[in-house]
Amino acid sequence: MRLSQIIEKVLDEVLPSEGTRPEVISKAMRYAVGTGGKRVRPRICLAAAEAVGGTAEDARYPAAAIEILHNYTLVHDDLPAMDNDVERRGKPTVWKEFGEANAILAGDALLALAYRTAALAPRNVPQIVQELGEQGLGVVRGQVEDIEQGDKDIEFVYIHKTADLFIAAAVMGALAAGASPEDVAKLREFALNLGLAFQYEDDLLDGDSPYGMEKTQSLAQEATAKAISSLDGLSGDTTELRLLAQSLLGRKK
Ligand code: GRG
Repeated sequence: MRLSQIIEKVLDEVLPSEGTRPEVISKAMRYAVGTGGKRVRPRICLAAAEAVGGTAEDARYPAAAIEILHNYTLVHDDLPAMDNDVERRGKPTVWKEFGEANAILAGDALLALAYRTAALAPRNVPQIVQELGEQGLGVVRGQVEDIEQGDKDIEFVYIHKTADLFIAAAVMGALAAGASPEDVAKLREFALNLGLAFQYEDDLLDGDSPYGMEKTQSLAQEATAKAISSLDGLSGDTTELRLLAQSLLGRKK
């Protein structure tokens, strides 16, 4: 099965069916995760399992967990108390569609579901759950610095708001496939740089970067090259991770 099919199948398996009580929350959870996201983090997770000699199937539950957690962050980030966004992926945001209280609760439910799903990994469950928690805490640190007024440390914000979940994805996928500590360390480095490259590309797409466009372009290229070189010496098949890194550079959306 292709990586994208594995991702959609496992998400469908673990998300509550729309009829599950309370229906409004089950619907909002499915709406939030829905279609339209690029699924970058679960692809990293599955491909990381292959890169350490395992199979994508080994990492299916951590892959679902990271996508669910990522979508949770977006639901809460869109709330009036944070970014106050009314549209995401061309559709009304969860709070616009289901109301603010339901969006908060659907987000809470997605967060709980992410941990429940990560715990279904076939091996190394304590380390996998710990990694998800560690990087989730990192996202909060990045978000808080980002919404604070005044000068901010942009690299700190990019590392924590964006790269931390890339790191969790890669490390959880590797652990689910029984990776060696050396391979986990290489993937951590890969994901940190890929996350930074992803954020620089996002800025280029938005036409707005604190570093200026020219510098941002070279930062994105350097970070992508660094990410790809971290894959050297891994014990498994790194094809998917290399393809993914290359496809994110200069992406259109
Ligand atoms: C994780 C416990 C915990 C709390 C989160 C709300 C919050 C606290 C943080 C918000 C963080 C945030 C919104 C980061 C944005 C990161 C980012 C690059 C989002 C866009 O990712 P894409 O382009 O989105 O992969 P798609 O739509 O493709 O899924």
